[in-house]
Amino acid sequence: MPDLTLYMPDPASIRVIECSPPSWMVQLALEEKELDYQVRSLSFAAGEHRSPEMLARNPRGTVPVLTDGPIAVYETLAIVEYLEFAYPAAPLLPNTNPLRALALTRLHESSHLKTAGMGLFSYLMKTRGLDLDPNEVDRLAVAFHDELFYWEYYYGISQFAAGSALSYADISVFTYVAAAAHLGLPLDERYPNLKRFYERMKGRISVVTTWPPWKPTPYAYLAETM
Ligand SMILES: N[C@@H](CCC(=O)N[C@@H](CS)C(=O)NCC(=O)O)C(=O)O
Repeated sequence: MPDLTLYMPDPASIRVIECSPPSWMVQLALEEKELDYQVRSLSFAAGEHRSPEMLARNPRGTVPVLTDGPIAVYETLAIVEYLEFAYPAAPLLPNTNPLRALALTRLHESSHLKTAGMGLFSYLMKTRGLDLDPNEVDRLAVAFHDELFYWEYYYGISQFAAGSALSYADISVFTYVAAAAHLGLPLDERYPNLKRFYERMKGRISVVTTWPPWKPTPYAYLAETM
């Protein structure tokens, strides 16, 4: 029996974004693999992710952190690689060399989207509304758009990032696209392929089960950037 615990932020403690995309990605992987796990929600606002207990699990004080009994893993890509190795059932990587190569490439490539997305999300999260500099929002949004365009292209080629089956790259990309939609990104206007991908993913049980507590009306931070 797995003894899995996912340490992730309490969404209510993350201003504006109200979600941790990398933590959500790991949670989606656990759900897709239908593994038993528990979530330990940490208040970011109260600094619980940097408590002595958490720093013992991850000296960098970041989340997600996954424990499997006495084993602690941090860094999102390490966590999903560990999950695939320890719990291969319901694989989230293809089993042929060409498709696996593509799936791994896309998974690691999604780190660029993550860097650009987190740059923008962190700024919005850490800056009080009145102090927001519209030029800085634009600058960060442009970098994010530059990355989104790659994925718009890839999802025009195939349903998923590596062929016709879901793999880790898809759940990674999805969390950033969903967070962007929450911030008001008009997907249908600029990203029709991403929009279709986003809607397909939204129908998955894993996504429905773990959907962040977002209000139905998106913010407008990304409504007019570009
Ligand atoms: N490289 C890490 C970064 C994850 C990350 O950016 N986590 C954010 C939350 S979304 C975090 O823990 N921030 C807390 C901090 O930097 O103090 C990973 O992939 O797991």
